[in-house]
Amino acid sequence: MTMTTIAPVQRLKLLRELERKVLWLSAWTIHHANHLRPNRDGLKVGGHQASCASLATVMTALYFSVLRPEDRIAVKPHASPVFHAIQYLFGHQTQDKLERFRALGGAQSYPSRTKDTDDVDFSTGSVGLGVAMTLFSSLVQDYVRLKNLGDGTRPTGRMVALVGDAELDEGNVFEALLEGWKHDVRNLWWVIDYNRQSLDGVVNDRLFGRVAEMFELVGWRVITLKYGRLLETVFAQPDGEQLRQWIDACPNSLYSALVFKGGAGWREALTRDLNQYPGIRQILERHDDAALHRLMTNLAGNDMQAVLDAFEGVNDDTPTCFIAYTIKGQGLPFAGHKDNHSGLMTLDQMAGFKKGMGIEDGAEWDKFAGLTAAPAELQGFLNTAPFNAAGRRRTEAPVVAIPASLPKPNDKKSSTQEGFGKILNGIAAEDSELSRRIVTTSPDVTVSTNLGAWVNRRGLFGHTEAEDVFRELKVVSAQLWRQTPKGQHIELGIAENNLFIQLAALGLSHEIFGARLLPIGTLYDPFIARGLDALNYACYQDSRFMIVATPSGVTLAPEGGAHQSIHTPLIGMGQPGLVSYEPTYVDELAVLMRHGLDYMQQPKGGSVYLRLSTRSLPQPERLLTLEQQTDIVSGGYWYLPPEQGADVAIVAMGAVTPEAIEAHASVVRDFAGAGLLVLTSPDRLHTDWLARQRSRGRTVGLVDRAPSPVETLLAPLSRDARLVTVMDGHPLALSWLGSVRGQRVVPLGIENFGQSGDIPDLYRMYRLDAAAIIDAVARAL
Ligand SMILES: Cc1ncc(C[n+]2csc(CCOP(=O)(O)OP(=O)(O)O)c2C)c(N)n1
Ligand SMILES: [Mg+2]
Repeated sequence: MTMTTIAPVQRLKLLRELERKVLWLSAWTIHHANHLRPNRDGLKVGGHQASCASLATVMTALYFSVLRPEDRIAVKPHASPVFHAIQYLFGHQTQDKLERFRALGGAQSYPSRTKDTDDVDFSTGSVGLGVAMTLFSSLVQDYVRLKNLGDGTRPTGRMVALVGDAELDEGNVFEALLEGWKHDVRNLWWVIDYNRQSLDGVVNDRLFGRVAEMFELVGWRVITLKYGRLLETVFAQPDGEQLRQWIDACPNSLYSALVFKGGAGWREALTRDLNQYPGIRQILERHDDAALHRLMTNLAGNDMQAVLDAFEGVNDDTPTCFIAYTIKGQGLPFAGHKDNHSGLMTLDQMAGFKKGMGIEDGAEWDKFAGLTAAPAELQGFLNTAPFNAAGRRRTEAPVVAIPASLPKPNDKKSSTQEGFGKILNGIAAEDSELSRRIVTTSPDVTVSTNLGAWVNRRGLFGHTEAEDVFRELKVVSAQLWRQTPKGQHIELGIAENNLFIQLAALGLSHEIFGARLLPIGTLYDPFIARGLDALNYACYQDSRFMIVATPSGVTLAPEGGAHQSIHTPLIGMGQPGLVSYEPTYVDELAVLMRHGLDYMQQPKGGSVYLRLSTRSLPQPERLLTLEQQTDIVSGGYWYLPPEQGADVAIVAMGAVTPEAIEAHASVVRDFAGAGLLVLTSPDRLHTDWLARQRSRGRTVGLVDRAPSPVETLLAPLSRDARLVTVMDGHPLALSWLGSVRGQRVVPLGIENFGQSGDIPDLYRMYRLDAAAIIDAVARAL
């Protein structure tokens, strides 16, 4: 690493120059996209000049001086242009992509790991999630370090979130805070851009009065960056204390409005409220309107020296919250205005701003135009930024080889949930790379989703050792709850949002910390909805993990409506980056888990969702051939093959398959050739079907006429065969099958919220029983 030492005064000067440049480039990037690029559809392009401005100082200080290669950062979504401007100055972002900000292939609206090319550490966009991501990534960093899973060369980094103040309205931030506290999270910096404004207006004063206390309550250090150097100097003068008290007591909305009004506004307000103090009168006399405005808006979060002092004052790993007082739109014409969130400078305003920045026409993208320091000096400073000392930031880790088959239980009767527990237990018993790389996590449903055996063998993860007190006191329990740094299960409290962000962080470990992990998270299927945005966020970042959701559907029977999941199969189909499976039998599950653990690691792979059941089914006595295994992975197989040209087939998936088998036995008496198709993944079948159709439409020359798996499956049936589909979930997940070859479908499934009851009652009531299937066949024909 080439580190030239630079005198503090000189560094401060250069950083202030770069701060101006970053502010300019972020505003110009947005302006260019909105005003200078041809607009073909009449839609607003947008961008947030004011949100960028409030963070310009903090981000300049961090990226150009404070951050180290091992640190990882989540940037508040609306400061994306600031991030791209910084990367542009570093030479990691192109002018072309800045010119195409928010256009296809250009710099993204919100920092994106997968779409941007300039080394985004964590995607952001849905507020609150990126914040929590840093916390859970810090846990992953410790997990990897304490077990020596990386290459051992990486220093411990700080996980940094640049947080909008209104992001703290999102409950998931506090869910994460509590979880982090339980796990003794370290090396975490959250910098709150306290500009006192959100999207619609000014944020409530009452809330922020409590924020520092909330952080302190969970063991964080809170550093408030309130007043800048100018104001602090004036506070130290006679009657200066009166001014401090006045600003301290100033409601957010009044302060913001005065920021917008400027010098004359401040003078009027201060004269009205503080004119009795001679010291204040002197201050007012000594400052003209412009200087008074500069003074009154000199908040520490926009004061480079104050920001550097705050960051550089922290030298331990205590999680730290910096509350940085800033001004939304600082340095821009609409600073402080409550409506400035999506406000864009007009052409005239931009012309004035540009002039003030000293930028000539045509020099808008010039890296150093309008700055007073010599370009060579600025470039030299950029070249030696510690942030880049280790090169590009994305790490790699070798793929963990998955054996050809996983240890499979041989129970005559079993549920897929039980099978899942046993398969994992079998892996846990092995001493293998696979067993070392798996990490499980669950939001307080570890035992009830059958992870218990795995945890008994592999232990709970924690920074420190903690014995199982019940075991020590010889209280009998099936569950060994011992915590060590070697443990491979991260036990979470009941917050599904945390589960998915924890999985997001674990599933990026190979790219962020250079250590491959194979994360498996379990939860009850209906509660996927509770963490859905976080799941989407995880997939958007191309994180790789397996979710095992059980119990599912109405089949959990007596537990009733609140725990029944109906539309989760549609979520599985609709969520990009996630392939979903619903196996019926344990041997299918073993094949799918094996496939999933491998698929999670493939460049073109993704995450995996297994929807399991607690219903114990008689297991078929069979040894799956390689071909059958391929079919199971592709999405389905003929359990009872139809005769060529058959006019009817039953299509079943998951827990209701025994009813389909029973119905089939009756149907073949009338329709000798009827078949029974068992699906494992309508998601895979549908995706491959569409992809094959698209490729046919597109290919010139060599046309790929090979059928997709679902076309192959349905091929033996007659052209106008009838399909009766049945599953414990929304029937829409299977009803599309009719479009494949134009065969009519009668779909059975669940559309309504449940009742509690036993399986016979519920299947009868929801028309999932054999009688309903037989009836549907009769209707279809
Ligand atoms: C989950 C979610 N809900 C709503 C939005 C829309 N939104 C974007 S920014 C914003 C307000 C942000 O305010 P703050 O965090 O204070 O950022 P500032 O722009 O003031 O820096 C909202 C509501 C979003 N991005 N994500
Ligand atoms: Mg704000």
